[in-house]
Amino acid sequence: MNFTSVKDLTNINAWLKKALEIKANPFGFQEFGINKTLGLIFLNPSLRTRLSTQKAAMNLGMNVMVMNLGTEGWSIEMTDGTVMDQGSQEHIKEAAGVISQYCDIIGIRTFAELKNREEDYSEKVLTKFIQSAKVPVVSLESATLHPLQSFADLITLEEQKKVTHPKVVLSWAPHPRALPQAVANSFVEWMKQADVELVITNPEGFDLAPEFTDGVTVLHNQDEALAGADFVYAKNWSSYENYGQTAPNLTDWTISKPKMDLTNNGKFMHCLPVRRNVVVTDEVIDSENSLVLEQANNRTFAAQTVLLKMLQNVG
Ligand code: AN0
Ligand code: CP
Repeated sequence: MNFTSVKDLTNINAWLKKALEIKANPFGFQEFGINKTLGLIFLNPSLRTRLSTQKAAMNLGMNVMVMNLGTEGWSIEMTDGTVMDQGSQEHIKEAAGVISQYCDIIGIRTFAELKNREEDYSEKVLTKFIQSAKVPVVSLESATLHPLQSFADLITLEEQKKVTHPKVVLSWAPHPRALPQAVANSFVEWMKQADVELVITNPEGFDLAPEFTDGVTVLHNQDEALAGADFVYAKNWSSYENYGQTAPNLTDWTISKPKMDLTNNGKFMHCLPVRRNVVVTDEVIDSENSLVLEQANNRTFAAQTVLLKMLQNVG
């Protein structure tokens, strides 16, 4: 099996239960991981994904190899049939084939380039890598999805919720650079399968792809969306409609104390890394309602659950 989306799960509640079981007993499943090797390949920077997935593998008794292919490897050709007489030095076919011989499971991180929407949404790099890999592949964030993050967010919500059907608001927030829609898309995809009332709020021109927002309430008035929220999940994303466009000047979308005062004593969530006083004010992220460290901690148990399922090869 590969793990690239919530669609790879047969039963989200069973996976959630397993994750909580693993969190309570992180070293209890080593018989599956011993003498197995995980390779982690990064084409982009990472702090949490890199360390939490490594920790997850170590908790399972696995060996881990990490490579920052984007900065330390040969420059990789992603397109088939290219005459490689320019910058690229090695084709993804050979790279994936070679790494597969050293590893039992491979994780790979690839970001959207935010230049060509069709190319990003076809998951060109991840798909090419999976086609050429000979072992199971786990996405460490792809061009359009970040399933390990969303799984950790689901665990965090389950642990923190005070009502059975909490109101969860995904709010766009400003950012100076163009960021992918991956974290937001993925959060929506997972929340649609969870027992929550999901509301998305973003400025006009920043609606996510219809394949994700289909059936979800989308409000362009942030204050209206935040009213009564139990959880506020902040994230910047660049425009899907005007692909890659940003709006850093919309500073009234920053999550601040007056915004949180509109909620039901709501908890603040963000996947990190976060730009303080741009996406969220110090006052909110430093408050006792901030869950950002709990989310990052749960990355380990999300990854451990996924790796264990892959090692056991069960859905
Ligand atoms: C990335 C993003 O928005 O996809 C990674 C988040 C996990 N964020 C940045 O590049 C700041
Ligand atoms: N949240 C997250 O994936 O962080 P990193 O980019 O640091 O891995």
